[in-house]
Amino acid sequence: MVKENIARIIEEGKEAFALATEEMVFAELEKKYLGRKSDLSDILKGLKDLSPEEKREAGPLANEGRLVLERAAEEARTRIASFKLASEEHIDITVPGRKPAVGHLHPITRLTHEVEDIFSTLGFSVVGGQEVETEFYNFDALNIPSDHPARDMQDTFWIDSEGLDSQYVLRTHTSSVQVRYMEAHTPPFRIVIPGRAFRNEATDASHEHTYHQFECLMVDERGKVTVAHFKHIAEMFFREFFGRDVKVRLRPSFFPFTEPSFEFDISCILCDAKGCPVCKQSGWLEIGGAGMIHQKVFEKAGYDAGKYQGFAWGFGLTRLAMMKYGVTDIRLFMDGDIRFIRQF
Ligand code: FA5
Repeated sequence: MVKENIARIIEEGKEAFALATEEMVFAELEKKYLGRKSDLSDILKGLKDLSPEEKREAGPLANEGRLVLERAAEEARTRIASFKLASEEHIDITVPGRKPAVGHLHPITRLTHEVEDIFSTLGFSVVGGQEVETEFYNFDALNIPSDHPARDMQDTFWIDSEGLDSQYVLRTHTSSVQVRYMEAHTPPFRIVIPGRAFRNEATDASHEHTYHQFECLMVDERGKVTVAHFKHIAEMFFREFFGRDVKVRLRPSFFPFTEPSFEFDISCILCDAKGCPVCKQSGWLEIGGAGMIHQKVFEKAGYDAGKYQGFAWGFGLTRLAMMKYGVTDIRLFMDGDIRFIRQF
């Protein structure tokens, strides 16, 4: 009988504590189930009047029951305290949320995409290449053998290639992709190759050791692609890129992989061609080299001698970025200062 009573009190108490959500109700329950005058206390006090056999059974049960109820009370106390805290805390759901910081593309990456878009609309395909390139594709395939003085035109980072199949360099220009591409494709083709190039030279406001170029190649059968195509496409490109007409100037030049060769300048947008440190007071900025692809390059690619004709150019994208954004020191683009990058 006592046993059943204890079990009933514990069940009832546990349930009551589990449902309690208010402090006052909790206080009542604590008094009722754990207080000095609670039913369980009465049972414990009355143990002495029971038979030894009943005492042996009911004693441990009542003590254990008290522990169970104390645990249930503790849980209820914690829960009620947290409810209280939540209701006291004022949450203003009309306050605007905090915007998470989102990064953006590097200005050169963005311009690379722009260049790709402009050329795609002109029917050019975008082609990639490798930055660590063999001496062969960077120089020999472009008609610059190792004993040729033109090797000195581009200061090169040579890579320790001991034990490797070839001598490797950090490509000095995107022209390194020319013969790689031609070996795998037959004209006609029109491609643009944006990417990084590297020069082992002292840096200044318009020279960086790591900079971006984009190469452009248009090749077809002899007589179908001329210097006039090149000049027209370049002018169209600059109009799109800068959103206005830019003066362009071709100067006769020399590259072993083009004949004839040109140096390509555009009027300095930073100073309106009046003269500034970036254009070295000349009003013109050298943007790149260009020319009609040398037959020796076609031969290196395995094409029949004299069958094809085309133009190639390699323009400095970082130099164009300086003009477009009015940046007077090229080194800012690559030195990793986030305060500079955030402005774009
Ligand atoms: C070349 O790199 C040739 N491959 C260009 C070419 C391609 C000629 C196809 C003919 C046919 P050059 O070394 O002049 O040429 O570099 C081309 C352009 O890259 C320069 O006009 C300049 O805009 C940019 N450039 C070169 N070196 C640097 C540098 N250190 N920092 C920033 N831009 C550079």
